[in-house]
Amino acid sequence: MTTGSLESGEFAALPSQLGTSRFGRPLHVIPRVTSTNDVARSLAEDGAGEGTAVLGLEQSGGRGRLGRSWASPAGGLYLSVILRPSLPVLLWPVLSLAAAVGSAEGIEAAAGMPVKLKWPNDLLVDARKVGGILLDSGAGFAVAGIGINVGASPGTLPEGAVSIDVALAPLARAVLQHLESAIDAVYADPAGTIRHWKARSVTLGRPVHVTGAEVIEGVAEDIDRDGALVVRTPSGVRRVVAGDVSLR
Ligand code: BT5
Repeated sequence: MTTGSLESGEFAALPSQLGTSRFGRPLHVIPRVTSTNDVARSLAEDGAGEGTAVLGLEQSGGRGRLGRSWASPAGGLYLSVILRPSLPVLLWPVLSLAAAVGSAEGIEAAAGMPVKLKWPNDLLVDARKVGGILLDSGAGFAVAGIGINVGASPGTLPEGAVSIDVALAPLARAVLQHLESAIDAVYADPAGTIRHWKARSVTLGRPVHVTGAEVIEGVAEDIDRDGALVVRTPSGVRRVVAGDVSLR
């Protein structure tokens, strides 16, 4: 990996301004990277502690969930943070919801616009996708990967995406700060994270079409304590652990 110089450009002062106790300590800034989640995973496998973060300025192989790709033009925020969760593995999906809450708060603090959430991991501004969360896991660790579209030129993002205009270093700082608080909060009280996630949800109470292991049509009713989506269908209540949701 090529580690960028922290002395250079707008990131020079970032480590000293973080205001976090663990997140972004250390912070590896990499100008061009395949996927920040892959770099963070290999650091975690080498024993890096919770909070170790990788910030890419551009990704050539940005990943979404389920083998999908994440458009990662230069200028966006591509951030991965190693977690060493003190939670039962059954609750690890809630980490992804906590990362979404922390990222939404970070965007709001840095850019000043309201951010909503769509299950499981979409960050929305004006009903369009401004970012997403990818939670990878390994033995004793998880990697929370956050992509946020910033200053993207027309045509560099897929249809339905939106980009915000905000300075990258303050955004990175705000996201790391709010992420640390959100992760500390989920370790202490996972149910509280689900309440915070639900308060930002555009999914609940809406008719949905869910594609996952199977296709489900119904009304999104709740998020259960494990982070699964609860959908009421004509044939009963179904619980979705992984999948994609279209709002109807
Ligand atoms: C996600 O996946 O939303 C998770 C994205 C996580 C990206 C971060 S960047 C830092 C870290 N390193 C990585 O390699 N990844 C993480 P998913 O829900 O599967 O959404 C992917 C789908 O969103 C794609 O199939 C496209 O339809 C759409 N998409 C791709 N790039 C996008 C973008 N930049 N903005 C909005 N939508 C996008």
